[in-house]
Amino acid sequence: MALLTPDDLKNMKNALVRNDRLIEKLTGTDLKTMCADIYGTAWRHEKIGIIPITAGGGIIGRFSESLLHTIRHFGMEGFITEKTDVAGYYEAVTAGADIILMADDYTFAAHNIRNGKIAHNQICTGIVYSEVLVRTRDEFFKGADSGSLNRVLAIGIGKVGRPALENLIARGCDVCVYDADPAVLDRIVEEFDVRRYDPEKPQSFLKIFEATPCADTIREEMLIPGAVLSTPGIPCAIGKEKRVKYNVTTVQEPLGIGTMSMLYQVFDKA
Ligand code: NAI
Ligand code: PYL
Ligand code: MG
Repeated sequence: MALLTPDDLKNMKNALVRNDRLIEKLTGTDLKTMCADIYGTAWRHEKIGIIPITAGGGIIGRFSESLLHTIRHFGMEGFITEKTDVAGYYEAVTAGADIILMADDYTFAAHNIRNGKIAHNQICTGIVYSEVLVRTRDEFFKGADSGSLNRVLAIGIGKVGRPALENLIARGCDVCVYDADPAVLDRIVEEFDVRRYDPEKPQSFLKIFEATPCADTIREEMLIPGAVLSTPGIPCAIGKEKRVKYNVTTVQEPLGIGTMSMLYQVFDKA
């Protein structure tokens, strides 16, 4: 898995506020309300314990702090343990945490120790970013051909992209898929009722989902002017020049959006 760096998280506070506003502009509800609606759950003052984990590549500067910022930004209660790893787990539980957030190099999990629910960051990130596209109101695309409104191009069908693809299909979207790995692409078009994006016969889209660890994966010919790009991928899939030229609205943030999706997945039903 591509790991975050402290630099990726440098501007996350501003990015979270900007993206929350943008999600509201696109879908009509803010991130928190959208997550509650996706999972049919509600926050009931559960306390969230964040445990820094030293395994593998070790602690990532700003990681725990960004999680705490996200929780507090949305009015929830949480704390970072002083100790790390198993000692941190003991500290979190004895200090009254209801939900544990912790990540090593392979898995970032949210575990609700009261109801037993557990969430995985890659799955929840795919779901929430794909839902932004599903929920973007038709009125946002003024004068668009109605045939384009249900079509989505999904780029990068890995651990984040796959749950996103499953969600887009479940939500009735007509999905075209692209992955740089031909074996992945072959498997996906065989398994799902989706079309393969063929770079030799380019098509353009109003709605694009992207989850790759590469920059500049959005080619000009993929874009209908005024498109919405929802992308957890780091670094960003599109540069400023192309974004401006095609008036692309981009939802992208390094950690908080996916974390909110994880928390709402493990809260109790509303
Ligand atoms: P992954 O490695 O499981 O999947 C990436 C997929 O993209 C692979 O199938 C690969 O073949 C494909 N790919 C690579 N380069 C490509 C290119 N140039 N064009 C098309 N396809 C390409 O990775 P995973 O876990 O799905 O993560 C994807 C990205 O999302 C990473 O950058 C990761 O850091 C980021 N991420 C961001 C989060 C957030 O909250 N913003 C949360 C989780 C992951
Ligand atoms: C959750 C992110 C999104 C993209 N890549 C994932 C990643 O960077 N995972 C590693 C997280 C490690 C955290 C570290 C700490 O500070 O506790 N062990
Ligand atoms: Mg995120």
